[in-house]
Amino acid sequence: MSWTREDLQELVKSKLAGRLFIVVSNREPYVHVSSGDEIQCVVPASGLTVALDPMMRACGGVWVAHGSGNADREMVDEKNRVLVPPDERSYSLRRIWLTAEEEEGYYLGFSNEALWPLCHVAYTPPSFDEADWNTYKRVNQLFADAVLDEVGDKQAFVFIQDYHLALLSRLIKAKNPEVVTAQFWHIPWPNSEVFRICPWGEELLDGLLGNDLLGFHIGYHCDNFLETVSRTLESKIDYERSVVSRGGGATLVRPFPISVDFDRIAQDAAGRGVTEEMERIRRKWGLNDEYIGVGVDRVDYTKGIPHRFWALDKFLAKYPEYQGRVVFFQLAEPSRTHIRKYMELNLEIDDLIEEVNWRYQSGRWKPIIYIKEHLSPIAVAAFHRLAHFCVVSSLHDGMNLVAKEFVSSRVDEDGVLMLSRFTGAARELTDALLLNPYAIDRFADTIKEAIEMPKRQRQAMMRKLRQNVQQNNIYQWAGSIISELSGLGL
Ligand code: ADQ
Repeated sequence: MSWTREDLQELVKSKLAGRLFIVVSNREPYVHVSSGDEIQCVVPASGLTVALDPMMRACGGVWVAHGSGNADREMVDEKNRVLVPPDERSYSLRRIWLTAEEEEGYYLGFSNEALWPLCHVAYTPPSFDEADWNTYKRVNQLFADAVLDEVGDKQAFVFIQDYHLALLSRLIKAKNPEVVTAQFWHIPWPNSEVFRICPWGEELLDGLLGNDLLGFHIGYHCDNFLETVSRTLESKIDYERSVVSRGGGATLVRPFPISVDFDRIAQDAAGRGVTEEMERIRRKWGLNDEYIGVGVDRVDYTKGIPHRFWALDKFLAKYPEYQGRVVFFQLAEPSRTHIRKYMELNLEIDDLIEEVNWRYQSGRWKPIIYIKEHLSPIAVAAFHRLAHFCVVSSLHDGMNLVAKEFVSSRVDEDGVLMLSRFTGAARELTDALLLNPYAIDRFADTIKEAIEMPKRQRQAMMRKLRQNVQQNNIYQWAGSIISELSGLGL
């Protein structure tokens, strides 16, 4: 039996009994943007919010996050709160306002130019700037103040998300030690050799060890974290129980592989909206009986987007019989476009697509169709359903939810998932065609293997993948974290 939203609701009621439940993240789950006279409520493309929104819908409570939309201020009450989701109003979103300078130092600067590349080890060097670090500390304090205000004198459980808020639990507990905190780190944790270049490594580790529970996607990241702590800080580590003790407090470190709302995605994918969208896509792009490939990514240098085009290029050169018969749709969400590395990546991808298309295109056919915009979940599901194969070629990825979304939407039990070995997802989805994105020749052969795989084999693989994601869904993820916390004596 797989976990449902109702199971999670029951668990929350019984285990958290009367405690206020607060989620904190940088990114908000709903953004209000104005276009002309109208205000729209948009769901941003982010693995994190996609995963946590179903949990909050099930639990209720408060979600504290940075208000980033241009109409966000118009929607909140005097405590900067708004009820979301718009169709259900099941929890309250409390927005924090940041100045442009704060956003630059804390978000673009320290979080995304230092911590993101430091943890991914994707051969983009981190840059450490003292002013950014100071802003990061200041903004973590702003989040702590808002959380403490929400908590008041209630008993609360605070669930902190990600690398933007590494110092938060310590700051909260400095003022209110009664609050129970758990933190989930959504990106990889590197080994100590890599981490030791961070000039403020000790402070970051100490901040994270303010938590009662610290979660990573996979055991490998937990091991790296424990090793980093043992080499950096005064502490006692019980490897048997995976507990770090320091300064009177204890932190349990555990893997919790994040997932998606399998049933909801599957239901949508089987609906009329998706079927109609598939038809529309076929007509718009003049598709006949071509083999369709799909990639869905934020434009980020960790996702290995150029690598898949190099592999496609190699594949078409090596197996010319497929020229004219394969169309690869790359759906892309622009991301962190104010950071230079991301600007360069965007240009690199544009040039590469033009080059590969130029090399092979003939008549109305070209191998790569690049759709660089935010698409609705229905549109993404339609592409997933049209695809013969989906490519996830990350150079390093904490989990990668696209792989799980693809599998969830294949209600027809068909389609091949090509998955980088360097994603957390590859540890669970072992029935996918696993690949090394750096090994371009073999990657090209894997494209051929995916296209030529007999239907019966494709279906057998997809059935196993679907069972896996259905079983290990987002409610199971949230349920395991809450159960683990209650095991700590809450
Ligand atoms: P991300 O790096 O953001 O998340 P990922 O898990 O791949 O990565 O999720 C991306 C999400 O954005 C998916 O839901 C995808 O469908 C959506 N998306 C991408 N392009 C889109 C587009 N053009 N239009 C609409 N939607 C689009 C971080 C970590 C991951 C981890 C998650 C959750 O880097 O490793 O899986 O958090 O923990």
